[in-house]
Amino acid sequence: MKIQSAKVIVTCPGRNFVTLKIVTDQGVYGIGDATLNGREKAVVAYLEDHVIPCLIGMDPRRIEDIWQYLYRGAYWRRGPVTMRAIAAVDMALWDIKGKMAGMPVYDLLGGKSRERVMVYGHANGSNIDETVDAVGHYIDMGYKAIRAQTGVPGIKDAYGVGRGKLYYEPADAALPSLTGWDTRKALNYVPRMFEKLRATYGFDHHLLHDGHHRYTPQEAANLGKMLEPYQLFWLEDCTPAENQEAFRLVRQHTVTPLAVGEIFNTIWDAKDLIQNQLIDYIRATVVGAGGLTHLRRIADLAALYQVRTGCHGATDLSPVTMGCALHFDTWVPNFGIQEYMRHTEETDAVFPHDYRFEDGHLIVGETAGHGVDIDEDLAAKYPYKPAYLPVARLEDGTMWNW
Ligand code: KDG
Ligand code: MG
Repeated sequence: MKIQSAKVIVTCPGRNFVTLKIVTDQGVYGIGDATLNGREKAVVAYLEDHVIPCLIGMDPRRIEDIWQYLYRGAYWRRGPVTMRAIAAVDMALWDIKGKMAGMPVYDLLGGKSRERVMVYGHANGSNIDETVDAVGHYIDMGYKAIRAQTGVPGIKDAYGVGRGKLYYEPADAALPSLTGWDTRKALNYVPRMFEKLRATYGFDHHLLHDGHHRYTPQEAANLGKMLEPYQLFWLEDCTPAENQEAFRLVRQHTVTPLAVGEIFNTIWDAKDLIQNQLIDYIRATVVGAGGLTHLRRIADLAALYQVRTGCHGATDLSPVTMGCALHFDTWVPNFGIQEYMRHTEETDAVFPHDYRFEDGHLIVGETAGHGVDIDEDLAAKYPYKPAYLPVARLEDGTMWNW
């Protein structure tokens, strides 16, 4: 069996997605997601110029060997562009293997560990009252877990203030838009939001919050401590994680559970955090961290240290990643939660899929492979549109982490 051809499909049904389609000499095909928000074309070039020529003629059944070939063989290891390209190949090959075997991918991984996967949605507002209302909306839709973000008075477009109720999309401008940040103001405001949320809805639902890399370790420790009375499911990306050791200070000062990893590419980004039990949830996901083949290695390492998974699932990961993540989540023994930021109807139409939402959970489909396809004719109707994530500056003009 051989890989006969492969191509990259770029489509923008509301936002940009990069999809790899691999076709075998037996007519079976598989698809993988290669979307890198705001840097899409870098992955397109990497795939078209450097990966696809190597794939032609290879045996698609040899998923592990092809992974090693692309990882070791490039000599230049890791990084978001390389690892997304490898992830796309990996997803497409698991899809092909599943179709060949007549089995859903979760069965190839080892079978179901659970019937359904708890997900969390994004409740946003430009102030506390709006976010409290938005959380109520998610509770009404049946969600058991909700991420709450609020605008902060005096900060221009603080992170997480959505424009749509369900389809929050931060990459919204042809060049990066400018937002603001002020840690003091955020530290004064965010705990008050959780106080009001618990006073309004009680403690039955899981509440989450994303610090989006904004705080220093000391500030993050302070925030974690102030949030303790509100019993969060997790505090995410409380401080940048290039220096994994930075989480030790946070950990020493708060029992608020910590999550990190949506921008991690490999197990090496998380190794110290996991081995030193500095986090509770690892957020690496299929498209970000080299596909199912690599993500399950991260999950296995995490399991040794009682760290659970919480795959990134924002709208900039296509339904192909969501489908693969659900197969992974349904299998992985140390599952924690799955992020589920809904795609627009246009996106769902371009990527027909067999997973479904029910009672605060996503349920994986039974189709052989990963269960997500692409309607190429429809995809062609939505050409690529340049779109960047915003940048953030402090009041004095200093560049900060968006
Ligand atoms: O492209 C960036 C988004 O994926 C990111 O801002 C979303 O932080 C995010 C989250 O937790 O979903
Ligand atoms: Mg995040």
